[in-house]
Amino acid sequence: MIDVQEIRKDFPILERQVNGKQLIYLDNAATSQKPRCVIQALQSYYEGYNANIHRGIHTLSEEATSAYEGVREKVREFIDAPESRCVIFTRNATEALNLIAYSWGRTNILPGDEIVLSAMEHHSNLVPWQLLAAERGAKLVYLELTPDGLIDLEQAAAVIGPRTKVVAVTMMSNVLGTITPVRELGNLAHARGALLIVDGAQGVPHLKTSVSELGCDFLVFSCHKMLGPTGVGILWGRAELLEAMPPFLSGGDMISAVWRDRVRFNELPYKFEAGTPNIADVIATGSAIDYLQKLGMDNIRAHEIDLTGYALGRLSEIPDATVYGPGDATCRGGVISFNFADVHPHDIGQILNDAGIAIRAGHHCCQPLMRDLKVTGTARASFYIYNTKEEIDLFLDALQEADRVMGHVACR
Ligand code: C6P
Repeated sequence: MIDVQEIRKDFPILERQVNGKQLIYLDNAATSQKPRCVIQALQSYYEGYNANIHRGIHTLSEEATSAYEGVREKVREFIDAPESRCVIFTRNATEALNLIAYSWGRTNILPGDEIVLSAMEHHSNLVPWQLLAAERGAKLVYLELTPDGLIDLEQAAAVIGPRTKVVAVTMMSNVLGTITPVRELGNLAHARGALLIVDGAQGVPHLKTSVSELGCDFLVFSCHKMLGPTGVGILWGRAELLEAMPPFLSGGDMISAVWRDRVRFNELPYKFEAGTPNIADVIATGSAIDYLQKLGMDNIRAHEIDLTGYALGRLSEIPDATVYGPGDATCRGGVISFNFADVHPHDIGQILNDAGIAIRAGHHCCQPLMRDLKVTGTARASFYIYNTKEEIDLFLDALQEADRVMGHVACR
């Protein structure tokens, strides 16, 4: 197991107060906090070797290039991918998904083809496919959930069919916490000659990830949810797919030669990294990966199962609380969405904020799922490596207080 009290010392922000109370940060599914080593990596780059990469022959540029490319190799190792040239740096998971839909989708999706998504997709893995389907005359088909919030594999086997070209699913729901049976869906997709795209924005920061074990064709994620700075996303794809795809953005760095009337594209990964990239943040992402690797992803997962099981148990003691998603902490990540009978989630968020507790409230960029749940939004608490059971107790005390205050308001 991990030593949470030691970990907490590495996160300066956890020392701050909010509304006169010690901060309790339970909004990790939106973005994680950053350890000192990540903040220091940014400072070291700007103070010590700030330069553009791939272009210069001076020392600073060579140092920056080597640090930047070193992180590509760290990412490759982190997701157990065969080749670092298939790791592409983007701005975030959203941009990586748009890259696939635009570049692979516009080349491969034909009228009448089916694009299969799950009912719990984030808008970032939904809207790009809606736009593509409308443009290409393709159809969106949905994988439905069981009453427990799990993917219904029987229905999946029925809807993934001969017209399916791609199955694009989240690895872990940012609302329900549900962990998707990615491997099984990959088998169904591949049996039909379709591709499997995995949105790892919530999964990769919390679950040990191997692209070969997942059996996916593309994986995307955002590094700001795994201790890294904002502004760095990852696209990993199988080499033969990436080789065959046209560029997404064009300009500097993505070319190997340009004439007045034509261009020859650069090799992977540079074909997909046009313009000056987010050098500092990519370099600091390397420190975030080192930090996670040192703790061990299996230990992180064990800690989160422990916290989630504890929080689910305590929430079940609160009358009128509705908790969404699987009841078993081992089938889900550390994301808990909930509502009280007639209290608006924003009011819950506000009252908790008064107690120094940060959660998220709203539709969580999953409006179709909210409609299925027959709510306009939920409150959501999400955990990471530095959260403790004591924090969960304080969160639940504040929640009961919210319940009491709002109940009294409703009675007046
Ligand atoms: N979900 C949340 O609070 P970006 O914004 O590109 O880094 O990540 C997009 C994204 C894609 N897929 C899933 C499953 C996600 O959860 C997210 C981001 C945040 O739930 C912000 S809406």
